Amino acid sequence: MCDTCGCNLTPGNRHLAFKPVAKGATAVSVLKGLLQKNDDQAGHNREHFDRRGILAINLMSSPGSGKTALLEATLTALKDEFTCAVIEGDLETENDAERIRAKGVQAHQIVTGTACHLDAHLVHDALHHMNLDGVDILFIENVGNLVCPASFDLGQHLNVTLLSTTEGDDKPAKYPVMFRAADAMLITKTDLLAVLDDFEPAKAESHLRDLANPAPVMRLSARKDLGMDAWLAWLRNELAAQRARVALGQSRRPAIQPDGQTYHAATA
Ligand SMILES: Nc1nc2c(ncn2[C@@H]2O[C@H](COP(=O)(O)OP(=O)(O)OP(=O)(O)O)[C@@H](O)[C@H]2O)c(=O)[nH]1
Ligand SMILES: [Zn+2]
Ligand SMILES: [Zn+2]
Ligand SMILES: [Zn+2]
Repeated sequence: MCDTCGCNLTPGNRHLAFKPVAKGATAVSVLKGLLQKNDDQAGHNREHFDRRGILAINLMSSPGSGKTALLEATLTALKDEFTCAVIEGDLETENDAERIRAKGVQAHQIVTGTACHLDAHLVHDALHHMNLDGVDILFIENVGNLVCPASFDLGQHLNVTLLSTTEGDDKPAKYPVMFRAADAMLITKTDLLAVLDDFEPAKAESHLRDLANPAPVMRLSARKDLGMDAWLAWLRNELAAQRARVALGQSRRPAIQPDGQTYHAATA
């Protein structure tokens, strides 16, 4: 268990870890218990969403790949069409939530302290601080980190992974856990391609395909309003799919990658 970086313990689940545990419990069994509790909580969160017909999307990427900038541009583009809400996750500061609120959209900031990912308990606490009535799409911006956010179910329906052109096109090969989890991959900051002579979007996509992930790949620049139409069309389509599932009493769980947890255990 990753005690040193605080990876598996967050302010949301700490109380569960320090409850008296059964005689004979080991670090591994306590960790398994925590992960099971996370999955149970995530299922409950999904019920909150499905009951209201909300589509919940988890945005993941390295720090600074443009998650908040993408949200700002998306919320502006959709403001007359859908009601959106945002949960922001960062180790410190309220900065990202303030950027979203400046767009006139409800945002709740989760400050994780030392934890390098969101978990289902943190998201549940946030949900109970929000008004979900009438919300069509809830975006959850995970902590900037290309490893462990892929391994914790939050109750979302879909994972969107961003890869910015400044990071190198080999990232899907180097961080397979994250890119296997993606239901869509967005290549962001394409306005910089002209000055970055070694990022090839086709190579980034081919590394994703090497992971046997058939997810759509979209290229866009939130800053310069390039390629946003395909992303917005994908969102509309996924919201319609969510509404169809809800009408049939069905739900969708994204491709959570438990091996990200193993990575942390092995390297701790
Ligand atoms: N050139 C360019 N810069 C961008 C684009 N999108 C974001 N940026 C810049 O990239 C930097 C980081 O953007 P953010 O949106 O804060 O990134 P983030 O992924 O939310 O960052 P964290 O929340 O810290 O992980 C900022 O300086 C943005 O202005 C883009 O499309 N083009
Ligand atoms: Zn960690
Ligand atoms: Zn951000
Ligand atoms: Zn609840």
